[in-house]
Amino acid sequence: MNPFLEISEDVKAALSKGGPVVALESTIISHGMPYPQNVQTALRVENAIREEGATPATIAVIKGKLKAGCAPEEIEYLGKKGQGVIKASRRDLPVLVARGEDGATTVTTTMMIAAMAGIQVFATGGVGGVHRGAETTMDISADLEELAQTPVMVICAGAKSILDLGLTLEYLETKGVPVIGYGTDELPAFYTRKSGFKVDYRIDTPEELAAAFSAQRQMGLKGGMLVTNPIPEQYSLDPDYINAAIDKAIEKSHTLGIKGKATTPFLLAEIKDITDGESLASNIQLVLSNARLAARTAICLSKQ
Ligand code: PSU
Ligand code: MN
Repeated sequence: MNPFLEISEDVKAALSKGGPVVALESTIISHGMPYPQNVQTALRVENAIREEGATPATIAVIKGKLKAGCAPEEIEYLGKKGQGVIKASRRDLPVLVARGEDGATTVTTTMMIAAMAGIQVFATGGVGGVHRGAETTMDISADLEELAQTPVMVICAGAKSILDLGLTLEYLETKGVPVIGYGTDELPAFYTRKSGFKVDYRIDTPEELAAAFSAQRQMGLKGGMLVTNPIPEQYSLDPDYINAAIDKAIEKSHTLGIKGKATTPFLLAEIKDITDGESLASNIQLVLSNARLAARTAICLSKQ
């Protein structure tokens, strides 16, 4: 048994009877939204999962422990500390854990800890990918490598066009990661339901998502699956409006010379500022929608 892994009592109870559990990330709490909306949203998302009949497991690193399931006080702690919590990707875990520090888990580390705990389904907002200009910067999110090696289904609203969506899809194809559109043939771009890029497969029901994931496991294939669920129509933003904000944010990041792991949080914060409250409201709604779909899919998987 991994001496650093701490599974909360309710998550442990659900897993021990093969019940449905949905993992949630904590970078979205500490770095993705302002306090107190971050904490309110995290708790609301957990409740949405419970309402569907599944158990939420918010994942984080707290004082060197890999937490699968955070108590409300721990979520409050991560939300209040905000940017003061280190954004933890795969390479950060050894030092953070050895030092007993805190870490906000990205898609990468949330998948890792979910897999260690035996959780198969994970809901979030957006995933990382190949950044625009990656042909010279080589800035490619570790999320894509994790999807290629860790057996967790990630349900997201696609990726923001801060990334090169075409190159992101190419990379996932090379790595053998299935990219599914939920009720759509097109890759959604987080704030918008369309991006102009096609996904590999369209799936319309949680039952079929569970069947595909289950087949992947039964064949002994490594890696996970990326399910892209378009933002509910009524909360989607005008593409010209949001793309102008994204272009402006990228330009500013170049002017300021932002690089490395600071790039994504910088761009996300800029977009939030430029679009004010509007993008935050959409962000909250798409996470809720992904959490509900994840809960329904986890329920189907638990019946197999
Ligand atoms: N929201 C997004 N895109 C993201 C993130 C949030 O629309 O990428 C967060 C997630 O936690 C994701 C991380 O795993 O940022 C990716 O960071 P990087 O690009 O540095 O790998
Ligand atoms: Mn990067």
